[in-house]
Amino acid sequence: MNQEKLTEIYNKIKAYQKIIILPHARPDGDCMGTAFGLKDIIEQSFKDKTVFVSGEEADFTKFIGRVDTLEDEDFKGALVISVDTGNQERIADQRYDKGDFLIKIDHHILVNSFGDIEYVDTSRPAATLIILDMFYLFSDELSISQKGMQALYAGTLTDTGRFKYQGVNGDTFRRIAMLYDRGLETETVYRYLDTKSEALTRFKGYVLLNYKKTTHGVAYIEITHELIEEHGVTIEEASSLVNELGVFEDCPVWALFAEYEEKIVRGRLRSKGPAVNELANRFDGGGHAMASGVNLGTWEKQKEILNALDTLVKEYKNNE
Ligand SMILES: [Mn+2]
Repeated sequence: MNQEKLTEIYNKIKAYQKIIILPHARPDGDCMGTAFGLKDIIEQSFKDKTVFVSGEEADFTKFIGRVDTLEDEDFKGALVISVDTGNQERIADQRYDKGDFLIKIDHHILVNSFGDIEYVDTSRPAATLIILDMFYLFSDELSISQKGMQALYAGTLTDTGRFKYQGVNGDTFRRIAMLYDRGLETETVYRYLDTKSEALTRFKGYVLLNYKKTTHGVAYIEITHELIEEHGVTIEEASSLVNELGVFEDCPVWALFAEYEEKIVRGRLRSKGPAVNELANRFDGGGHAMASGVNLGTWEKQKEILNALDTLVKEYKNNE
């Protein structure tokens, strides 16, 4: 945690009346939890400030908060804060440079720099924890509501696989403990996160029956647009099933490839062995060592990345 830089960010928040928070496209629990947690803290602590969250929504993030529809005009004179997003292209609302001042708050490995202040802390397994770092530093001056605490908790749970993934440490629990100390009610959060539609449950059955394996042990599933329509699930729901393939002893790497509406193929790569983020960078993607995304474009390109992943696993097993 960089106390000096967090103070700088905090002072900017105090200086602006209007603040617009921008999560990334194809939102996940962490970017929404970070956005709505921060919004709640600002609103609860500074009653005279107006805070908006602008971007896309996914069904499963609606319980965390609902986004605002903003006019270009609304950005004038605003402090804009991009959260949980490594590169500008991924920000859902591309008007990030239409405000007065831009802050980037993120925990992904740095790919490209942007923002008048850039705060990147890769030691935090969820971006929510950066907001909690700030809350910790200025807890004397800051308030948070139940809704805000649940947003931050939900984001932390989803990005850490419920405190399982690499990067979770004592700091993670010390920050989360602050929420419990303030009366966090977790039941609602788990109820929403554990609710799955019947269609998605059946689709999970499809994934478990139809996944494939490469020679050296990459488990993967290919999801076409037709398949998604047939099962009545959304692409986001379908993609959320990637970790179903993380259970095999002989497959340290697994992946889910899905075709988006514009027929563009994207992939989610996961690992419990070799780092996959450098390989992901080569395929127009990136992320964390053990969890990355790639933009492939075509199924042809998918064959290419499968070969690369297979070689990665082969080398990993040889060195084990
Ligand atoms: Mn995140």
